[in-house]
Amino acid sequence: MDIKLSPKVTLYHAHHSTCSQKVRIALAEKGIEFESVIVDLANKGHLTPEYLAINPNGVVPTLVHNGATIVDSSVIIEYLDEVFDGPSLLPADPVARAKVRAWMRFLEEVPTYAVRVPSFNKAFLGRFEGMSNDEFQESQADVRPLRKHFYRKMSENGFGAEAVQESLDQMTLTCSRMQKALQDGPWLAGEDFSLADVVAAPLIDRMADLGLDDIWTTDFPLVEDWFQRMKARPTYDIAIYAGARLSETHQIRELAAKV
Ligand SMILES: N[C@@H](CCC(=O)N[C@@H](CS)C(=O)NCC(=O)O)C(=O)O
Repeated sequence: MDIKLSPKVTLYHAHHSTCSQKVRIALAEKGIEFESVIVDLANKGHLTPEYLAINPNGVVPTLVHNGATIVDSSVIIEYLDEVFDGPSLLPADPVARAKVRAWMRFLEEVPTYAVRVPSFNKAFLGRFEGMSNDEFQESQADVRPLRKHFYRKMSENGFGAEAVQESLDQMTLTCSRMQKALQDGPWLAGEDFSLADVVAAPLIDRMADLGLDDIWTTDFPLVEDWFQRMKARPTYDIAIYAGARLSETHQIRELAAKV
């Protein structure tokens, strides 16, 4: 493989963002030093013309390497694995590699989406306090290039009962899939730690932080064992550091919103 070592890596990210945490785990696992630029999501730092010029989706994270801009957390972590030296986070065998990528797609499609619902209902609603629905739609939904429709599915009071239930079902499905895979563990794709674990970790961490760990503690104990193994890795606290969890900076409320 062509290794292009470069001293110049900049990550635009947010402390709490699970997608940013994924990239920070991969950077730590690969031992890559980077310049950190914090984007203030609460104050719409990701919606400024300067930021939209590097990431037109108006989301974090964004990686800039040697002047090249790479967007989307899963694309970024594969890029880092391809370009930088350090332990490989994708297996060499194409079938095993496909298995890791299938995990990545599943984790993006199902729990990445699902955890946003409790994140809003339990932690972020404070941002919208005192807003009318019109104000909420105008100041929160309409301004977002990619997330407009997602924001339109909620109100200033968060997501309703149906969306909450869907999200709980999807998080439960995720943990049940993980439990099954971990029977051939210790890692999600088997013997070796991989990008599948990197993607899953911030999502499980977020669920635990929001007090939703009862989704797996009784029915899917291998998920808890895996989570403990994950947290014991020396890179974990580097990536998900003090202040990076919502419960440290936000009031955690009830899951059901009054819509
Ligand atoms: N597919 C993108 C999604 C990134 C994403 O949704 N980031 C969230 C934080 S985890 C964000 O920037 N949200 C901004 C918003 O809701 O306006 C990726 O994986 O990088």
